[in-house]
Amino acid sequence: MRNGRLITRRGLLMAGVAAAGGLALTRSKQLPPTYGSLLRVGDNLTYAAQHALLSGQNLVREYQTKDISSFPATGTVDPGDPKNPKASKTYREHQRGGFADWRLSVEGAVAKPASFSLAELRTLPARTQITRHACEEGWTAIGQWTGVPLSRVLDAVGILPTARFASFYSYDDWQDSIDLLDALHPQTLLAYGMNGRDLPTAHGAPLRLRVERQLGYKSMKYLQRIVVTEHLDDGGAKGNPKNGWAWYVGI
Ligand SMILES: Nc1nc2c(c(=O)[nH]1)N[C@H]1C(S)=C(S)[C@@H](COP(=O)(O)O)O[C@H]1N2
Ligand SMILES: [Mo]
Repeated sequence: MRNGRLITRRGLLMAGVAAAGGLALTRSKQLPPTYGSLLRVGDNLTYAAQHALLSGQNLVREYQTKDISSFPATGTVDPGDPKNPKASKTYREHQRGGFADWRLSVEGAVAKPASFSLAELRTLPARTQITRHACEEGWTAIGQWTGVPLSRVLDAVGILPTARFASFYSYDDWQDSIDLLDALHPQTLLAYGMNGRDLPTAHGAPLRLRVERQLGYKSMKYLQRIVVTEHLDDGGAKGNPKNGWAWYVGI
């Protein structure tokens, strides 16, 4: 209002988004996909409202060691399970080799695509946080996560100014994505440790994502590959939106 201009609601939202890091998000008109479902319009309101209110990098609550609870493992608990004919042989081999030859590939709209071994990820500055995980099935649990902030890895490969999203691929064939506001959030981790130990198989070994401002299913386990994109890749038939799950599930 300094120069007497009216601030529109959209202007305010975009100003907030721009303040979050000078990203190409300012030009963003893209909202979560609705696939024509009226109910999904609510996702857009949640997304717009949360990004207006939380456009700073507000941290979610962190807990104390004494608050750590038991933590169920859900969904895939072993992508290399020899009893499962659809299991990933590649994952099984990495598991047998103690993940010594495992690498995380980071590519797409980046200046220097690269792949990182676990040892390399461990040399990057680490963060440990105790947070509450909320699963869409209705349970919550508190756990401690140690890993490298995703922003550090994205800095290392140099995201291009046109980049807007990060897509994730796992050994159990999941694909999902988050926008760069969440990707660059300080509590968004590539976690290799849980409760002071190496990440167990059931919880996503050797590396999982932690997206603390969204529901549990956005925190992908068994990471294989990250692709930075300029446009939202909804994962097609494999992705959440086409399977009835909201793309944005802020909490
Ligand atoms: N690759 C992969 N990631 C996943 C899942 C999965 O089945 N496969 N399940 C999701 C769901 S629904 C939740 S609640 C959490 C569960 O993490 P946990 O098994 O460590 O509790 O992981 C999420 N990430
Ligand atoms: Mo979940």
